[in-house]
Amino acid sequence: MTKLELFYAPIACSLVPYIALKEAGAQFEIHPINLGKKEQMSEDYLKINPKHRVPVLVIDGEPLTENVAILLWIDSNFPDANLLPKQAMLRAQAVSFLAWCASSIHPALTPNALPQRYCNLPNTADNVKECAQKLLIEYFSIAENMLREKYWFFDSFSCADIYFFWCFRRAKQFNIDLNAFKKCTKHYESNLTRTCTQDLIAYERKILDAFNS
Ligand SMILES: N[C@@H](CCC(=O)N[C@@H](CS)C(=O)NCC(=O)O)C(=O)O
Repeated sequence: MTKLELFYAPIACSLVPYIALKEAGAQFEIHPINLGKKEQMSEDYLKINPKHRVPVLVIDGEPLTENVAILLWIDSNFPDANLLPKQAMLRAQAVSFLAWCASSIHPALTPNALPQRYCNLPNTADNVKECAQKLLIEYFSIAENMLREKYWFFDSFSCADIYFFWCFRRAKQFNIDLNAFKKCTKHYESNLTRTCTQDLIAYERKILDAFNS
């Protein structure tokens, strides 16, 4: 049996493969990483991922980084979980959606937590956040149109829904006013009803408590 190990940090985007692995029914070990303590910069961690990021999925000792790649690996290895559409065009559109989360939405979230990473001039943090939030509002408007009257982004629940759930949740955590996005909010709430998402939230609480104790 393939050995799977997920390097995971609470709140962070490693939530996405956590939920995907649970949805797939995979057995995996979790290595919690405390980003607050900069554990991702340790010598041991940099050997696993020199980019000092979570998530990493280690597959039989081989590290795989980047959410999009990890999600594709999970889908290919757990095809019965239907985590991505099977039909070629729909599948490509779903991968396109994942790439959009990774390359546009996520980079507009990070400046809200780490404005100094983007501009180190004095008194610029609020402006960096304002610019990032403007982008987020544009992206969520696009997502709102994509959802139309539908529950999920594609024909049935998929990795796209997990990734977008994390993006929207992270924006909410920054207290950005998202009330205008009714369909995205419904999508967020639909994710919260899923057993695997509830499992993640309980696990995240447990790890945060352990980190804070
Ligand atoms: N492109 C990467 C982004 C991963 C990423 O930015 N992870 C953040 C947490 S959400 C992280 O590990 N940050 C730690 C750091 O920047 O040192 C992916 O999609 O997997």
